[in-house]
Amino acid sequence: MAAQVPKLEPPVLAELSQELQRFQVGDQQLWEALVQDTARRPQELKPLDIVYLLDAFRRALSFGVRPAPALEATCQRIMECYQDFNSKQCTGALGSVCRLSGHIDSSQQYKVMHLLLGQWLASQPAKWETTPSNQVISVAVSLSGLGVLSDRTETFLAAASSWALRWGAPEGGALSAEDLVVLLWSLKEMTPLGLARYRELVQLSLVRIRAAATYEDWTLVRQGQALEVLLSAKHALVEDGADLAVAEELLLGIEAPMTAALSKQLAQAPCSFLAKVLATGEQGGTDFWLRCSGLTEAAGGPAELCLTCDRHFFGFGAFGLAMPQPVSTVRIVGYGMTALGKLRRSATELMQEALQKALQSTGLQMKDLDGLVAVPSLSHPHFMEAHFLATQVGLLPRQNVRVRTIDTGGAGPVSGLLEAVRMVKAERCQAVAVVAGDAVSSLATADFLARADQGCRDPQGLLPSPCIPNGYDQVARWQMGRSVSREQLAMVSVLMSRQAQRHPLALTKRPHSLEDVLSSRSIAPATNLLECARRADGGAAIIVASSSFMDHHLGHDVVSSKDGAVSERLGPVAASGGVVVLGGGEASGPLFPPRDIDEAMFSCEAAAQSAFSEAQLLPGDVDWFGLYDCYPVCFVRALEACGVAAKGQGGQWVEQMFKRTQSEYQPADFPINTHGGLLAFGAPWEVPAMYNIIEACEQLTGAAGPRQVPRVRRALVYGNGGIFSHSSVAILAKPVD
Ligand code: MLC
Repeated sequence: MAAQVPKLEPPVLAELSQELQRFQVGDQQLWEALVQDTARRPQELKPLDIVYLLDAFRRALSFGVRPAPALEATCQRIMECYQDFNSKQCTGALGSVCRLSGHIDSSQQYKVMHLLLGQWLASQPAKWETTPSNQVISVAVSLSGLGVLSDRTETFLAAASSWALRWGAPEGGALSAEDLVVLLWSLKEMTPLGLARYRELVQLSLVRIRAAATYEDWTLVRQGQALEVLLSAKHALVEDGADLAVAEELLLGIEAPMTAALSKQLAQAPCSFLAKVLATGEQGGTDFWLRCSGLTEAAGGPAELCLTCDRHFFGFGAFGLAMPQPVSTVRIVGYGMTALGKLRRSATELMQEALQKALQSTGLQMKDLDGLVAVPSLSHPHFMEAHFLATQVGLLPRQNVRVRTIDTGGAGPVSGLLEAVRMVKAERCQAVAVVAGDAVSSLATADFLARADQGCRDPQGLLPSPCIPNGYDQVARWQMGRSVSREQLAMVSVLMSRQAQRHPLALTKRPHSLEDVLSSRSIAPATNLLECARRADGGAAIIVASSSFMDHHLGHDVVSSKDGAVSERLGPVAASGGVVVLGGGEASGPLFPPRDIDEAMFSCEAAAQSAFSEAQLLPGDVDWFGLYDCYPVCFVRALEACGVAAKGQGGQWVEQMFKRTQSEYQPADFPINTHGGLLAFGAPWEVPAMYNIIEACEQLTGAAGPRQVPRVRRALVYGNGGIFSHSSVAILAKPVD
């Protein structure tokens, strides 16, 4: 039979592969002939053949077939002919391609998935009014197995959730309660923050699930998915008492049927499924295990289960997914800062004070740190700043302590935060401090300018002194020909001065008028004194640690509870469980503006996109922004790069905000730089992005007093170095456990 394979027409070949897998024929010679033949003449394959072959090869993996050459050739073929696929064929091929991780090269898999998804989206009617529900669910489940979120997946998520809201979830809609569980589960898998952004759909679905109440008829897998969905729904509905009660009720209701099903099928249940139950339970917190003791007993008890899971860590589970990673996030667990102003103290002293205060706020001691990141100072620079500081504070010499100096200019604190996250994740550090401090206000102006100019002067000396304001000024004038007016730039400074009024440490104590800014001393052709970062001395530090370290060493479950024994002596961040770092991104530009300025010199957009992609969020998901504003043009560009304003609309956005904040306004009206930014809070050289981080932490933990924006769940912080020379962006979130 194998010898006949090369003579078969592609449709027959595809049909044969289907029959073989359906009847579980494990004839290796025959399969090998099919693989080789498919790899030899992929150009003859039509969409339907591809769908059948991919499906057959995927299923044949379980009886030892090695289809890599055929898969590669088939994927190549899809790239040539994806436009010939109809909606149903796209769904089928997408399902197989997404489930073949590890058997197809990941970049090829991503490209093919991207093309098929694009084709599927393009073949839907405008409002998906006739899109079959099984296709929507199938695409959602397929995508949920992949960790990558692209623009197209985002488009799918947005469209699928509104489709479900309109056509699927309402009583009598296209989706059954079971379908809704699968759809919500898939949506949840694709967003690290679970179902929070689909609250309305969750509410509707809970009503439908409650009305159906047929857990007993569901498979164990479906029950497991329901369990996950309900736990995630609880987080999504945390501020909504009535719906939360429904989720609780449904959660309690699932215990008995699932316990029964687990007890009956325990022997057959794959270990990774049990592991998933365990991990889900962990997400639910310890009280979940106490409440669902029947379930844990049925599953063999968490401890025993852990052992089983360990052995089968890479097992392929009942959900068709690899084992989930243990639930642990990296968090900012505390911060500290000194006063700002002309302090007449050295940068090192300011760094030490900030570090001590940050440690105090977490209940940790110097000996608990095993990592330190520092950014260099301009006023008292040291060779290997972080090593110098670590030696000064007695952190070194000690075994297993890692320290690093990060020099990305004003982006340093955010780069440092991302480096600390990496140290916790990749180097297994338990607690890392990120420290910055400088005393540029105490420097005489001539000395300050000599040092600052030296850093950014172009070799031809085209940038006049002061180089930094002049460099930004060149960019501002270039931008003035595009999306911002001179007045709109000046309004940024007015806006920051208004914000600063609510922060007790801010240096600018009175709001400026537009006239104040426009008539202040000219520093460069389109830049006046009040549009320059406000020089200051000051230090600030944060502590970064893993959530498991918090749990084990700080007992964060204890301290974060309302009657926590030690919470009084901790800062708000540690006491509320820390602030989760969801994602980050960095990108670079030239050290000084090129002779011909164009878009290529800017890097904030790329950094923000990486951060959004890692956090799997969109600008609309962010409730508070800390945007670098050393000069107004930096702020305007950041508004556009981070998605607050549309491209080219930054200036107009500033003007609208200027008008809106002219009289009494609430923090929620302008949830950006609520502390006043570099222009009005204060700018000790490379420290200020740390103030963005600290303000974000205060906003996320409800500790911002009169500046508090209500219900801040996620915050974005941006640091900019040099003259648009480096961008670092991080996205932070309030923890949900
Ligand atoms: C200054 N003043 C301000 C202000 N800026 N007041 C309100 N808002 C502001 N934005 C006040 C000062 O506190 C001081 O008040 C007075 O104005 C004069 O300021 P000065 O700094 O003492 O003046 P001078 O010595 O003449 O220097 C002017 C200057 C300098 C523009 C050359 O201030 C300067 O270079 N500033 C920018 C600093 C900078 O570029 N930082 C880096 C940003 S780039 P009083 O009451 O004390 O007289 C970046 C990226 C990176 O952040 O990588 O670093």
